[in-house]
Amino acid sequence: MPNSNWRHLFTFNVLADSSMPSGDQRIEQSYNLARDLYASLGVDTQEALARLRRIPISLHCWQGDDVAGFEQSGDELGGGLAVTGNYPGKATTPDELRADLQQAYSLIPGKHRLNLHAIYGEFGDHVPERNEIGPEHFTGWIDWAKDQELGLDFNPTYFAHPLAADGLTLSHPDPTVRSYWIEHGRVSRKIGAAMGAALGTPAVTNSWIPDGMKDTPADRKAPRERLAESLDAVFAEPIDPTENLDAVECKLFGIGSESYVVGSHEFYLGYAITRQKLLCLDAGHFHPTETISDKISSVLTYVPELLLHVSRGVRWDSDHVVTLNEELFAIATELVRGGYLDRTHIGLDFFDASINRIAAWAIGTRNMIRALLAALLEPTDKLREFESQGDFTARLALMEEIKTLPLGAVWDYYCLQSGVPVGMDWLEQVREYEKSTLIHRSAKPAAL
Ligand code: RNT
Ligand code: ZN
Repeated sequence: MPNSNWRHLFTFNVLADSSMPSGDQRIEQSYNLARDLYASLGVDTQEALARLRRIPISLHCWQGDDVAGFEQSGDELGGGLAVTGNYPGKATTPDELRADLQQAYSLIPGKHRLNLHAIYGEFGDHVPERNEIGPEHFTGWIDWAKDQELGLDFNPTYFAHPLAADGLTLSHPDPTVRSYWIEHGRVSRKIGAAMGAALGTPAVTNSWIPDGMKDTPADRKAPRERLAESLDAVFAEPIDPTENLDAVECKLFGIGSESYVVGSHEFYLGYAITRQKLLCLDAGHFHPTETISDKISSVLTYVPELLLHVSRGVRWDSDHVVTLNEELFAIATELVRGGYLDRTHIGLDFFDASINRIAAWAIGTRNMIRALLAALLEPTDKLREFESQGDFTARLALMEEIKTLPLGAVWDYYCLQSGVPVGMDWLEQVREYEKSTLIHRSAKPAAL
């Protein structure tokens, strides 16, 4: 059960008066008032919570160790990925990362998933080449996921490797380099399928490559043609969609690929439509004023399913921890309004090494869930009624009014019901774990 620090914040003075309700009772009372208020707008809070409980979020393993993985190659991250901060206690072994993840999941209501990258295999003394990895390197993760009742998702790792050092992988002009990465893509799908088969829920295996150029290319066409061909080779073998689903992730620019990204938005949109693959939309991968919330209904008109990398760019694709901002609400609202939850896989993608890494997971994931709750509590029918009557005045008025409905009371109640900490109580647990475990780790601080 959650400890009671948060509840003390709003139940101070309570101890003196035994007729006053306890913290839990207050949460229930607040919920009851909120439930009636939402009901007056035609919204059933119990139904919203029942739906919320069924939406899994895929937590990204790489928040736990600054995208380091377990190859221990010493290769720099590269690919335009940058993690800043040197907060102590990052995980350096699979067991540490699993322990940290367990701590994070215990703070998050609902049953969720874990998104692994290929570099997080358990390789033992001999680290294989990326084109030689297999499900055998992930049995520790699969067994643990089974035990924790988590689904797994997967990603080939096309960066932090000597053969990616010049910024090209699947679109590389050298056929030897290309076939190395094609093979990596193939074995990665098999690992995804093994995870899906073992856990009874398909793994989404997402391909993101760093390929691009710092300065203006003389040839934009050939790398894109090579990429399409390489991807076709990666996906040539059919895999049962109940075990593995393929996704491709587009991007506008990266550090070192400012002028040209081979796998641009248009490239992958076309690829995903023509091959009926999942498109991955990362919230940080577009122009700063462009939002993925507006893309969801367009893209899902043509692709079978969607993968989201919910992230937060600050001025650029900086992968800050997801906060409860307007775009997060908009993403969740689009998924609910469009009836897209069954066709959308919600993943997170941020990495912050300047704060407690478990807290980063807890903050970002709780926010994603809270935004989904807000969306499920929206009186959409009423808004649509105004819209269909052409009454845009009332539509705007109601949209503004619902922003201050008691979402927090329903959220607190959901946390209480789910047996996870209410309010800020989770932070106390993170601090205790930091004291008991994280600060004793010998890992060198991440480079700034
Ligand atoms: C990079 C992509 C990609 C990575 C992860 C680690 O710009 O967003 O999804 O963040 O694969
Ligand atoms: Zn991403």
